[in-house]
Amino acid sequence: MPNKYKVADLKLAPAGRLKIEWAESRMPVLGLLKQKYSRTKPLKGQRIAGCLHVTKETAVLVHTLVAAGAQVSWSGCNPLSTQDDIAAALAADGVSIYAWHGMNVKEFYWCIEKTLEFKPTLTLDDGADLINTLHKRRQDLIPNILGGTEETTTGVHRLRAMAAGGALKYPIIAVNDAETKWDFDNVYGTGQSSIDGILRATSILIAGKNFVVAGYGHCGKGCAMRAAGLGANVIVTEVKPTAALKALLDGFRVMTMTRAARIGDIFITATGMKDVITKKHFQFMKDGAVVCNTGHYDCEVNIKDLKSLAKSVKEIRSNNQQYTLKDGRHIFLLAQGRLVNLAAAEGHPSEVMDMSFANQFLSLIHCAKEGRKLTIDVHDIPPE
Ligand code: RBV
Repeated sequence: MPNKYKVADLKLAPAGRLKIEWAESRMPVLGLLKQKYSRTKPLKGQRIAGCLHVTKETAVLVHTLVAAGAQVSWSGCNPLSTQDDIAAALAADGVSIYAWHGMNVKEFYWCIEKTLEFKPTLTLDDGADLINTLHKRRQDLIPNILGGTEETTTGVHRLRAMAAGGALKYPIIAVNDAETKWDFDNVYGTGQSSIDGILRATSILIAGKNFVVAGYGHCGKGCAMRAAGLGANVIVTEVKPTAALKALLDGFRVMTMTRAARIGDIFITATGMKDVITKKHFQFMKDGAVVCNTGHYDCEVNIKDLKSLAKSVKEIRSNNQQYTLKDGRHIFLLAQGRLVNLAAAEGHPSEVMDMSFANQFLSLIHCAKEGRKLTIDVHDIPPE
């Protein structure tokens, strides 16, 4: 059966294939798993719908799933994170994929629904939008589904809330909560890729800047550590007392966003919460302040508030919008407040995604094998 797809430009496939080949050379764990499971094909007969950033690393995961016998249908999990050359390479290589860079929110859900037409037996999520759409609009598909996996902190939170409220209808494995995921991907992956995104969008000097990190969870910690490594004066804002204390003992200044807003040069949110930077902060920011987010959703920086203070907006360079405020100050918003590491750069480096995606791969095999034996809940990844 020919694969169905919608991507930006199929002609980009050769460039995408080179990037995937490069990623593959940095992902030895998935390479070994591919070798091992392409013989036994434990995913034979499984139909996997995936909703995860379309990057070169994700493409390596997709190839590994296919080698293990699965059929795959894919969409991106963020309107700005799809790399069009990678999507083209996957489509050209026979994967059903619906993803292009810069889609609107309506198109985003259209893509997810297209992947569901394929009637999955397993789902793979990053942020829980696929599972959520399935539970809301395609309950008819649930009897076919053995289980699913979730990649990220925000998605695991959403799914635990669904499970607690009795709304979850099939078992989930919380890939994010594996030590070999959060302790590496969330810290070192986010730290490096977020700085990478900021640099590609601005090319500014980090040394000597007041670099404000909102949130001192694993992701915030990674950002703070790497900004400090580049010579920034790091300031952490944090509402959870123990996390704030950790930031202090790690050597960072800790204060409220209301105070940090007045002195920050670069702001990054990594909280998973909404309205972390709002009007009351924009009002006091320095002329030239750079603002971005690395959390899963674009709700951490209140863009409506920023717009309400602005008299004009212009795209000054790629992924960098200059807001001119009515009082003449400029604030630069990166990647429209979406995750700066995936929208303005290429996401986490391949080496950490190798660990995260090995967990994804093994969890899906676990779901396929355990089938109906798993209880309907959010499970930790089995240690083995
Ligand atoms: N993430 N994926 C990539 N290069 O494919 N980079 C980051 C990539 C994932 C990461 O695991 C994190 O939990 C999630 O994106 C946030 O949406």
